[in-house]
Amino acid sequence: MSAPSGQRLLTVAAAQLGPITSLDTPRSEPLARMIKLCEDAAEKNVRLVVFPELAFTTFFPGYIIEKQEDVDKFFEPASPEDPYAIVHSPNGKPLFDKAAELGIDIYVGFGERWTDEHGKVTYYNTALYYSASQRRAIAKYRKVHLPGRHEPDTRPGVTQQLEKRFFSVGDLGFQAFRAPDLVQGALKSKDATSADTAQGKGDPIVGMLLCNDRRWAEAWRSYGLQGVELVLEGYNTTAFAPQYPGSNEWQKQEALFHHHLSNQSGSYTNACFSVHAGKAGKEDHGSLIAGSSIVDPNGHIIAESKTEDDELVCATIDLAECRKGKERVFAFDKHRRPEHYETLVSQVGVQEPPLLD
Ligand code: CDT
Repeated sequence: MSAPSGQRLLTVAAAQLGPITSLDTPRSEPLARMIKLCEDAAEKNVRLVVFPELAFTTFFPGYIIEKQEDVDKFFEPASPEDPYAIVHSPNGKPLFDKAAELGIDIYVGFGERWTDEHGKVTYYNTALYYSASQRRAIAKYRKVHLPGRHEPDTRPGVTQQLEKRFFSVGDLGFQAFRAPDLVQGALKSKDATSADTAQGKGDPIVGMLLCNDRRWAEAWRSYGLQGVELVLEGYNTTAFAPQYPGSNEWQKQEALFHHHLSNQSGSYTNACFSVHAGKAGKEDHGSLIAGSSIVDPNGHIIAESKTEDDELVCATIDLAECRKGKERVFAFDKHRRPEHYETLVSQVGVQEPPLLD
C-alpha cells in the first residue's frame, strides 16, 4: 500500500547492545547478538538499524593496552583498494549478509586501521552505512571529536577514556548522503524540474555522527546545511567515573540528561529526525549509559530503551515532518547570518573580553 501523498514513511530502529564484557570476549558473541537484533527488526518491518559506536567489541579506549599488536586486534583493516573491507571480513560479513537477506540498511561503528596508498597507517573511530538494496557500504564517517586523553590517568581505580591515544581525528568531515530505496516515490534527478521544488522530496538525506560528536552544535549544523533529514549516531558514554564528584546514580542521571539534551537540541535546531544507539551496562572498564532513542524534528523523544541490555527501539517516522522547521524557524536561507559567525571557524579556544579596570 502506498503512503498518502506527501508522506515519506520509514521504520527505523536503534539497536542497543548490552555490555560486551571484556577485552577477551570472542568477536562471535556480539556478532551473533547483532544478527539476532536484525532478525527481530525484520519482524517489525524495520528498514534501517543503527548499532552503537565500536559495536563489535568492548569499549577498548576504556582500557590501558600496552602492546600495539594487542591494540590491532580491535581494528579492521581498510585501504584505498578495499575501503569497506569489514563488509566481507569474517568479523563483519555474517552481519552484512544477514542485513542484505532481510532488506535492512545498517549504520555501525568499528575501529578502522587505514593503510593509505603510501603505506601510512592511521587508526580511526569509524562508522559505515550499508545499503541492503545496493548490497554494499555506501558511506563512511570518521569521528571528529575525540574525547578523553592520550596518556592514561595513573590514579588508582579511575575510569579511563583514551580515545586521543587510540585514534586520529577523522579526515572526512561531515558529508551527508542520500540513502537509496528506503522511502516510496522518492523524486529522482531525471524527474526534478528545479532544485528548489525538489527539496524534501528525494531519497532520505542522512548524516552520521559518533558519540561525542553529538555534543557539538557545529557537527549538527554542518549536516543541517546539507538538508539532513536523519542523523544516525552510535555511542559509548560512561555512566560513572569515580574520579569525578557525585554518586553513581547522580552521575548516571546527569549523563543521560546531557545525552538527551544534545540529541533533542541537534534534531530541533536542524529540523531532522535522529536515531541514537548505545552500548549499555557494566563492561570491565566501567559502566555505560543506556538511553538509546529516536528523536523527532521538534526535539521530542518518540521512542527510548527501557533496559540496559540488548534491545530494539523502533519507530515509524515521516520524513515530511522535517519540512516545518526547515521552512520556518530554521529556514537557513532566510535567517542565517554567516557574516557574524567568523569566530566559529577561525577560533578554537575561548577568548574572553578584556578585564574591567
Ligand atoms: N565514546 C565517547 O565519545 N564518549 C564520550 C565520553 C565523554 S565524557 C562526557 C561522550 O561524549 O559520550
